[in-house]
Amino acid sequence: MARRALITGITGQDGSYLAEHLLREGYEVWGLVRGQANPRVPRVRRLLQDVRLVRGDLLDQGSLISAVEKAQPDEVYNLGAISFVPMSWEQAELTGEVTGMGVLRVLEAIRVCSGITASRGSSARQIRFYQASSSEMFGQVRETPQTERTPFHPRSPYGVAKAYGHFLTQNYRESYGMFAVSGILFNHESPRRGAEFVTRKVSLGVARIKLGLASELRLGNLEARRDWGFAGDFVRAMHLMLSAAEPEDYVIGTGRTHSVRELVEAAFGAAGLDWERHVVCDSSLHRPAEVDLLCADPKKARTQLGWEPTVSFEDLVAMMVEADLRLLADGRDPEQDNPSWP
Ligand code: NAP
Ligand code: F7E
Repeated sequence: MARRALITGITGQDGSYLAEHLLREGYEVWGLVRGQANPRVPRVRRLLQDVRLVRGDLLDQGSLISAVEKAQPDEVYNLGAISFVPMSWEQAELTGEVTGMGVLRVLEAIRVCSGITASRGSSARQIRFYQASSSEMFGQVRETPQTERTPFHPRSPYGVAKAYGHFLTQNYRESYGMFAVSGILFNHESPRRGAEFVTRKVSLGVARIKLGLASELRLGNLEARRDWGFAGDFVRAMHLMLSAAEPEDYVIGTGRTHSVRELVEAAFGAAGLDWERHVVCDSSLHRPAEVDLLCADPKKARTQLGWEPTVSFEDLVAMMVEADLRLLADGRDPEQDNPSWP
């Protein structure tokens, strides 16, 4: 019988790549969707036709229990979150509820549906759980590169909420013997990335300028450094973690770091443009507290899971610029359509 997976955050970037990966691996895939008229749901229905959808919200414990009862998953991937760091200052309480407490609610849904209690430990049928932890937990980094043992110092309400979810996942593993793991993922991008994140903002900006639809691109801090990889590579790591013999946490990143300035140079260069003629630095886009430098040490994932990234920074940037040039040249809506989807 096919293994069954339930994914929260199915309408997001990672949800789409993970669903495609698991379908290719022969899974029956269920996706949790929220809201009465969520505008992203028709896109998921159209583009991920083999995924079964179940209604639920990370804010609503009962809905998560119902979703687990309906999907009867072997594996649950909790990718749902308020994931845009600046929004976490504007809506700090909501971020805590969705990105932090949402993890508790998913773990509780699994625990209750599996009949696990503190005294009885785990049930015969174990549901494996993946939590989407983040390099934002490292924040003001204590060492470089960052490993599974690097202490956390989050710099935003988002990072704090992720740290809560991370420790809670560890705690459910230790308290109840659950197969519950966190992937500490560094930034990963693709042509499906939300337009608010800097890589996609830049690739869309370059495409608009190249096609004469705009003349400038306003950006914030160009000196911040990130370890950027390709989302398609990173979802493979999630699946490998839940397929491992033992439940353990892993850092997932490329091990290379670049500044936003280098990203901008590469993206404008890929379209044959001079970035200095178009980029405007806008201090209103700076964050109340910045994460200056992130760089992963993915050695544990390489040696224990056999995971390797396959797309370089340069190829990733070129892939995103080319995809956005095609998208805009075809007159398509960046929020609704995506040429790289099936
Ligand atoms: P994304 O594109 O922003 O997707 C976020 C997803 O969360 C969307 O499907 C959204 O659904 C869902 N969501 C938001 N509020 C919800 C709620 N109340 N109940 C249920 N679902 C809700 O994020 P992503 O880039 O795919 O990232 C996936 C996960 O990995 C996130 O947890 C993110 O924090 C984490 N992460 C991402 C990165 C990265 O670089 N991409 C790195 C480390 C960790 P709606 O359509 O309903 O809004
Ligand atoms: O910013 C700088 C900004 O918003 C990257 C999320 O997926 O990865 C992501 O979080 C850097 C920051 O991603 C603009 O100040 C400059 O230093 O693309 P971002 P993020 O904050 O790193 C982590 C791992 C996650 O877990 C999160 O969910 O770029 N930057 N100018 C800008 N950033 C944005 N968004 N827009 C600008 O105009």
